[in-house]
Amino acid sequence: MEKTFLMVKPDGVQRGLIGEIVSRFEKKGFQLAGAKLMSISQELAEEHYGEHKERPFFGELVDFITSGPVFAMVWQGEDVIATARQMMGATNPKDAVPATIRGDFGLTVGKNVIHGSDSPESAQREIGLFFKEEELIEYSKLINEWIY
Ligand code: 3AN
Repeated sequence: MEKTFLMVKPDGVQRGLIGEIVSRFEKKGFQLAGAKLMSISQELAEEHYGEHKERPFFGELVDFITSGPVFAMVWQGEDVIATARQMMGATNPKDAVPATIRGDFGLTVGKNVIHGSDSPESAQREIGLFFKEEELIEYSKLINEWIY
């Protein structure tokens, strides 16, 4: 089953949006395979955002993501990577349409509430960075049958 890495960023945690965000993915029908409230170290932040190393906002990005606790999650389900990106909305909240998470709750491009993997390669990489295999749940086929 396809898996993606999603993370409520420090602004979302501080604003009390964990429950709202988890609820949206649960109601959509996706399954939570792992989750934890955690602090991100400088090293993990730099590794996670490695592709943005040369961008002018890299320092700001790392400072922000390490500024407070985040809620890291692995969700699974059919086409969960692309569907979660749709549910998150555009990177810049001013372009994110209402009914998306960033459209409803985001204000600035730097503090845009949620992160989500953008491809199968980044999902695999990011899940590996944040979770050990034993922290992820394998649901039995029986439990899955009523959803899919
Ligand atoms: P997304 O999170 O939608 O995949 P990316 O991968 O382009 O967007 O950017 C990663 C993160 O970098 C974004 N979530 C956003 O918080 C931050 N970011 C992107 N563009 C800017 C910018 N111009 N200024 C500050 N932060 C930015």
